[in-house]
Amino acid sequence: VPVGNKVSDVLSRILDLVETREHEVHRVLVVEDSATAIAHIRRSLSQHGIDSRAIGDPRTLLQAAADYRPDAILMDMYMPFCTGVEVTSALRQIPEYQSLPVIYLSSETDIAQQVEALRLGGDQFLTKPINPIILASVVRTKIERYREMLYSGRHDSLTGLLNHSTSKGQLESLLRTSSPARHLVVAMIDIDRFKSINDNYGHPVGDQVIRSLAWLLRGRLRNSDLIGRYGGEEFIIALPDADLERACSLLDRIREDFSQLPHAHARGALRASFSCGVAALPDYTTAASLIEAADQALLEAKRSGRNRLVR
Ligand code: GH3
Ligand code: MG
Ligand code: MG
Ligand code: MG
Ligand code: MG
Repeated sequence: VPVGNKVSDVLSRILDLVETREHEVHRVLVVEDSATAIAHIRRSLSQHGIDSRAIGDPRTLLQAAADYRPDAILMDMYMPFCTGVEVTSALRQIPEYQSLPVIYLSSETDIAQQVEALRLGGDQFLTKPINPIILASVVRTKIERYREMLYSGRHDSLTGLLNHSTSKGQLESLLRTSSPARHLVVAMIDIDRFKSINDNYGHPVGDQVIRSLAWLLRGRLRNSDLIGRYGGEEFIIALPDADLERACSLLDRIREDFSQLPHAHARGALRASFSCGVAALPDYTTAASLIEAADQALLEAKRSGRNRLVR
C-alpha cells in the first residue's frame, strides 16, 4: 500500500476488486420442492464451482431473488401451491427479471407441456435425471450470454463507458444512497468544435478522439467514479465523496492534458480540447438538477472561450 494514500481510497480499491471477483461467481437459485433433488442439484452445481441457494416454496421466489440476486433460476415444474410455469409467468411481469435465465429441470417428458413452459417464459427445458456436467455447462452458458446482454445494454460500444440511460440511473442510485452530508461532484464534459474535427479529418478520426478521451478519463478516475458517454461527444462524470476543490483541480488537469494529446490523422496529428461544467451537493440534490446545473456551467465554459472548466 503506497504511503500517503488515504485509507478510504485504498478501501474503495479493495472493494472494487472484491466486486470484480464477485461478478465472476455464478449464482443459481434452485426452485424445487424435493429436498433430495435439491441436495443432488446443489452438489452437481458446486462441483463445477457454481454457487447456489434453494427454496422449496415457490411463493417465496420474489423475496429469495431480491435477497440472493441470482444470475439464473433452475425451476421445477410441479410443486405445492403453484407450478413452475405459473411462477415463471409472474416473474416475467417484473421488468428486472424479464431476461433472467429460467432453466426448467423436471421429470416432465410430455413435449406439449415442455413447449408450453418455454412459451410462457422458460429459456431451456432439461429433463431429470440430468448429467451434472451438462447441467453445469447449460447453466454457465446461459449466465454468460445473459451477462453479455446486460453488459451491452448498459455500455456504449464505441468507448466501453456507461451509456446515457445507465449513467443517469447510476447517478440517481448514488444520490439515493448518499447522506445529505456526503460530497458528490457531477461534471459534464463536451469536446470543443468537434463538428469541425469530423468535417476536416473525417468521422473515424472523430471517433478516435472520443475514444482517447474515454481512455484518459478512465485512467485518471477511480473505479468507484461514474463515467458515462452522455451523448455523441459529451461525457458525464460523478465523483462520490469528492471534495469540490480537489475534484475541480483533478478535472482541470485532465482538461489540460487532453488539450496537449496528439490525435493522429492521415496528414499528421491534431489537437482537441473539451469544456467542462461542474455542479455539486449540497447546492443541488437531485440527479436532474445536478445535471442541469453542470450543463449550465458547461454552456458558460463554451461562451467564455472553451477549453476551460466552470463551476
Ligand atoms: P461546441 O464546441 O459548441 O461543442 O461545438 P461542437 O462542434 O462540438 O458541437 P456540436 O454539438 O454542434 O457538434 C457535435 C458533433 O458531434 C455533431 C455530430 O455529428 C458529432 N458526433 C456525434 N456523435 C459522434 C460519434 O459517435 N462519432 C463522431 N465522429 N462524431 C459524432
Ligand atoms: Mg416437484
Ligand atoms: Mg455536444
Ligand atoms: Mg462539442
Ligand atoms: Mg455544441
